[in-house]
Amino acid sequence: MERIYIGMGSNLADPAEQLRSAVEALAQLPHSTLAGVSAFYQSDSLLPGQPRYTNAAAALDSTLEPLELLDALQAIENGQGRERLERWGPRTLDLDILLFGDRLIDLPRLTVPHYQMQERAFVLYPLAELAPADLRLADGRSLKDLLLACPFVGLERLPLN
Ligand code: PH2
Ligand code: MG
Ligand code: MG
Repeated sequence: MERIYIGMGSNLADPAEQLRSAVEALAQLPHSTLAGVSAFYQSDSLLPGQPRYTNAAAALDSTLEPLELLDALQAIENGQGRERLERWGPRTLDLDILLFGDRLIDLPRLTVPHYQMQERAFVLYPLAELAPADLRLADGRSLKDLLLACPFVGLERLPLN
């Protein structure tokens, strides 16, 4: 059993509802237990001209292998109408594997830790709600240091309901 953290994002077709549906789908994954979900956060898209994003993080305990999980996450994305028209295009649902136990993964389809998580407040702050305070990434960086280097700017934490 390994602890996996997943970043979730949506900026189309009622983003908060997309994330709620994704959480239900994650809870149904085989060989896996959903261990936690962060609050939802809104922020502007990194690419100008797109609708604002809603982001969150989830913690999953699973015995799936990384590419099995990736296939399952892409099936959830596709099931919620994800269209892969352009890289970084607006999307109904994006599910990214951020951390997978203490594995370092460098495959054509999958890089873990997620290659840009350290620059993204909308990834790090939701993750920090779920992860232990002393979490270290497999490459040795501590989440605490990444948070210190990535200010909470432009993020709006939505009230829980
Ligand atoms: N994802 C992107 C590009 N820009 N901006 C925000 N605020 N949130 C995202 O999840 C996001 C983004 C491509 O993965
Ligand atoms: Mg993605
Ligand atoms: Mg992404």
